Amino acid sequence: MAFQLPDLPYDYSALEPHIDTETMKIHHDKHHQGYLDKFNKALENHPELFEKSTEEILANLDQIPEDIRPKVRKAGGGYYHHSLFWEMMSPDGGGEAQGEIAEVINQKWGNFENFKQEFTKQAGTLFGSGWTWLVKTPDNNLEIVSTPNQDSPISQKQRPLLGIDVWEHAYYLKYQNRRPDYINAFWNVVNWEQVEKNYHLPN
Ligand code: MN3
Repeated sequence: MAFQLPDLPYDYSALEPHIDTETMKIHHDKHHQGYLDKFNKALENHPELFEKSTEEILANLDQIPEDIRPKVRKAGGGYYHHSLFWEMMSPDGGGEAQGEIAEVINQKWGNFENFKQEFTKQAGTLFGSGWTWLVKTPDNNLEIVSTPNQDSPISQKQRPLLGIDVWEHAYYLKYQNRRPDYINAFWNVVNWEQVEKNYHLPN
């Protein structure tokens, strides 16, 4: 069975004023849908891959037939990342991390503010289109990494805990070229409960 577009877990307008309604509509209904369509199309001639999860596919790209691998990497990555991204934000989000994820962030960066600054810096300086992530490495370390285009941390055996989409389509309507303003706004909607859940997922 083909992969499906997940509904947003909240209304298009729920993240206002930080992320605007129009951006959410276009981002979910057009961009996410577009990645999904291309992903399903790429798998059409290899229907056995529909039995796998997106995560399994992206974690083992070397096992994907070469003729579709670049498409799967891009479209599958885009499909997977946006599915994660909606869940990583919430109208009840923002503030500082809580619970175990807060402890491991503090262990790694000293305090929450240092972590936030480092993540903000990486997202702000990523050249071109891509994502900045907080990931858990196979040896249970936390790292901040950036990936170009739709390349996935999961393809590097890194578990994505929190990610920000810094493709222009994620912020251009409201923030134009002011990526730093968008990144600052993003902190107000980060769903730390979800980040904690992601942290407890297997590597
Ligand atoms: Mn996007």
